[in-house]
Amino acid sequence: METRYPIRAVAKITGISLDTLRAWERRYKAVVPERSNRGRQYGTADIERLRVLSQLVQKGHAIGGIASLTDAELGSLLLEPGNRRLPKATEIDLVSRVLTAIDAFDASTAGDELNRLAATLAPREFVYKVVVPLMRTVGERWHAGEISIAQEHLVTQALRNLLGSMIRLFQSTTANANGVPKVIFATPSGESHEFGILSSAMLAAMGGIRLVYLGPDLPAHEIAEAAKRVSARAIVLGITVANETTEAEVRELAHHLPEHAQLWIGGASSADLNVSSLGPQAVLLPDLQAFENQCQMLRHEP
Ligand code: B12
Repeated sequence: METRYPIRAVAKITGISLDTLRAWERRYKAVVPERSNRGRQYGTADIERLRVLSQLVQKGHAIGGIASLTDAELGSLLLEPGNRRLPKATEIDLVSRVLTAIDAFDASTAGDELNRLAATLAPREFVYKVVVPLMRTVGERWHAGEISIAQEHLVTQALRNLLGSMIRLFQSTTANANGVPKVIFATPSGESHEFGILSSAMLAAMGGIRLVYLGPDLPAHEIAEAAKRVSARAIVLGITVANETTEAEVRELAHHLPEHAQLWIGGASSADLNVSSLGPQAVLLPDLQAFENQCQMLRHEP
């Protein structure tokens, strides 16, 4: 069953206020959510539609003039020159404000800038357009010796907190649903690059998966044990730097996988592992989109 979201969650996700949401529905029938004894229940298509409407209104369109358009018409309108969502230059500009704050060791401004971006963009876009480019830039500057370990930790922590709270928001709507598959997220011992699994975890939460987020640098036996304890349907491993240690850990994990669990492996160096030799439960995920597809399939498995 598709995940449904209450109006408060929709207001947080889309950044549209509760009053505006109610007015758009009452006056213009911008979306027609299902009703239950717990109030309005929105599906992901409703949320996406509201997000597009909100962007068009920000570009100067009157809600009365666009609320009755079909989803396809709204999509085309958004793609018209002058209506495109945040241009890339603006995104870079916004990410650069986070970077300037980090240069000044100003954790609170970095956090505020990130919160602002998270409120402006849809969560999926936030992952693809902010988290991924920001972490690449921060990491590159750390590797080039331009920022310190402390500064890298500062932005890592700010992003982890923010993503964590966004994940909790999505989880609260699926927490009590029966039959929602549980998926574990970790990186093996020796692998500290965390942003691939953090980004995937967020995409999974939006896709109606229940998360058990273990984080980076975990021994294989711990991951296998956790998968048994929670009856996980899949374990997601991020491999950015494949070396002998990580390979041995992945092999051990594949060997001790619970029967009911698949092993999904993604990340820049995941293709260096010989995934087909890890057994039929192991799946190589070439990118985040492939991961999102796997989540969809898992959700719809009988
Ligand atoms: C950020 C970063 C760090 C940060 C990590 C912070 C953190 N908390 O995660 C810090 C500064 C700590 C770090 C440390 C190190 N790093 Co580093 N790091 C990077 C950097 C710049 C970006 C990686 C990143 O997080 N990107 C953001 C993510 C979201 O994007 P991505 O990695 O490109 O992943 C994409 C896909 O692969 C996919 N994906 C990624 N993971 C996953 C997981 C799943 C499940 C799925 C489905 C998809 C997926 O999604 C992303 C979007 O398309 C890269 C260089 C680069 N530009 O890629 C080097 C890089 C990965 N690091 C490297 C190295 C060598 C190290 C160190 C060993 C350096 C050292 N000498 O100490 C250390 C320690 C690492 C360790 N022991 O694990 C090398 C790896 C070379 C190699 N392949 O062997 C790189 C490539 C830099 C380089 N050019 O040399 N690093």
